[in-house]
Amino acid sequence: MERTLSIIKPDGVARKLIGEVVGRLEKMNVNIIAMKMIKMTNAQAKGFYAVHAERPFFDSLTDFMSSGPVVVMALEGEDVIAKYRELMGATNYKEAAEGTIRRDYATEIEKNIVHGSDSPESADFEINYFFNSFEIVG
Ligand code: 3AN
Repeated sequence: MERTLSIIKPDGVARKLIGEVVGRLEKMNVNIIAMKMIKMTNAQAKGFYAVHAERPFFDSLTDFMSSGPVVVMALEGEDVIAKYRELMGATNYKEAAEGTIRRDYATEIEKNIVHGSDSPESADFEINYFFNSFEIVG
């Protein structure tokens, strides 16, 4: 069993795609084991994306991620990190495969609707960043 963190980003929430993303998740063989809506401060977004601190897009990304509410979820299932990344599609929506969330809905590399952890180590950090043990029903 593996866990991953999913975020429906401010563009996904603003465009009323929460149900669409959750619907696609529920059709996959994974379980949502934690879920809430939050609005991050800029400092909280910077803490979340600390690994990208040196990247040229860091300020723009963290401004965007703190610009409106997001839905954060912890997912659990076999191979869920890879499975969920497949459902999301490539970071650059222009390269995302047909039928993926980003191909269907993203409008910019930054405004790409969803986030997903990229490794068990980042999943662990990211789930603990948002959820305490009482909020996880796994
Ligand atoms: P992913 O979300 O596909 O794992 P990461 O972790 O490499 O992608 O990047 C984190 C976020 O940073 C992306 N979801 C995207 O919003 C943004 N991002 C990544 N690369 C770029 C880029 N070249 N220009 C602008 N934003 C970017």
